[in-house]
Amino acid sequence: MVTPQYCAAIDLGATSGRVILGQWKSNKLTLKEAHRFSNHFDTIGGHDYWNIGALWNEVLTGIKKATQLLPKSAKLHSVGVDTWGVDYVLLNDDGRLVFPVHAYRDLRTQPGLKHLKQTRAAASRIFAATGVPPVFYNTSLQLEETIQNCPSITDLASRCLFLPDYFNYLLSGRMENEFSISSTSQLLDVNTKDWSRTALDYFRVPPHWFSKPVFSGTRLGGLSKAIIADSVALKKTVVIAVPGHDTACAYDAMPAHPEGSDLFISSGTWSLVGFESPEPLLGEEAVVAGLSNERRGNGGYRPLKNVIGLWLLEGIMKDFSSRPTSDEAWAKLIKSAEQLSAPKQLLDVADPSFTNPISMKKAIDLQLTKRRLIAPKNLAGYTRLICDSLGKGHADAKALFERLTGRKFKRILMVGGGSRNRLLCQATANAAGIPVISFNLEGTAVGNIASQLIASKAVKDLATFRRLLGKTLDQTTYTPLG
Ligand code: LFR
Repeated sequence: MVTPQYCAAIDLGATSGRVILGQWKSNKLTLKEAHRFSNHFDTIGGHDYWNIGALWNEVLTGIKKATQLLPKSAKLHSVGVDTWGVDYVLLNDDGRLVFPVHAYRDLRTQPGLKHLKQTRAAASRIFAATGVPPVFYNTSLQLEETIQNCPSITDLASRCLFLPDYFNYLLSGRMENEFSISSTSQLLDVNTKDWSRTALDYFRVPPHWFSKPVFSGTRLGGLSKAIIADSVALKKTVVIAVPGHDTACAYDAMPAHPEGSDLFISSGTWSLVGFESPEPLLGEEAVVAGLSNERRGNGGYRPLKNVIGLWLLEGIMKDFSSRPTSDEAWAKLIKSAEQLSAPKQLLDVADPSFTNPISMKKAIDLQLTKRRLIAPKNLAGYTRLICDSLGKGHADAKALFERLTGRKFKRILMVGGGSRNRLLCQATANAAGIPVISFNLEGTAVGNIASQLIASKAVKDLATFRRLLGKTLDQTTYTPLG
């Protein structure tokens, strides 16, 4: 009899989080959702903060519920945490929080961003050093702002952990910076596997706040005693540093062709369009285009373009009382939007006013008015405009990568919430001129579990995992039309 192995993925997103229990048996992964909850940041006195205590409570609830899903006398072999990128906590040596945890959409980084962008030589130097362009959410700019405006923080804090690192610490008692999440900071050296002195100096960040990043698959230790309490199922559970960045996990979960001819899109609140590469994509054109050389948990590269994503659609919903609240209502909205004729002019999805507007509809209408275009009549019209504009944004990223690398992508693989949106998948295929394969897959959680299975030697490597997973997946192919 084959004994199944059980792993829990703690997968925290900016708008929702989940704990998924994975069962690996006879080379097949079965998932059960143990816990799902919504997440949001609070705006207090003009600044945006995460409720880190509430998130931690959800993590604990999720672990408990995951053990309740285990068959009688089965044990939870391991847990791993992934979250959105860039956000972090500042701690002292005892692991106490010494600064409130900001959310990356807080506009506090705008002055630093403007300064960096205006000093072209500095922007190019930082890009050459880190492979990451100046973007408002970078950890680098967030830390720079905190240090500038609250200088005593350099006395109070002795450690900076990214959010997955912090939850790993709360679970296991070990403080480490994991590699993939570290690469979202704009502080990691693009040519090595360590921190960039150039970037740390420029942003005036104390180097001792970070430790040399560990690769995904590192076993951090058992769960702390308080968490195990009297649960027999958790006694031997190991905390594994999986790729801490959710996008790295989502990419790992896609059954890509080993020859490297697939383009990846992780489509959720953000659309992360990119590919896997043994080397970074640097140079002036890459910095101007805002390409980011994020890293994989194993140290490899994921050159990527961050397109604004379904944040636009999520945002517009707040302005319509007719917004869908059930799966059926969503399907109806997408169908009505599909029946409309394609808009002749699309949105400029790179418009910075879409970052964190009070009303997304007003922000869209303003752009349209400035361009002397007519706003859609109803929610279906906005949905169509947004999906077609995102499809074009995806296709532009593909064209850019092809131009800069000389590669030719044959397919686009898509996971995440957007992969269930027919209109968006078809718009992407039409604009890109190649098929889009969408997978019915909890990509981030699956990539998280893959890393745990590889670390525990239940699976040989990622290529093997992808091959085995690919055989069992539901997928839909969207062929370009028109
Ligand atoms: C997606 C994501 C993106 C990152 C953005 C901000 O959840 O991790 O990759 O650019 O959040 O951290």
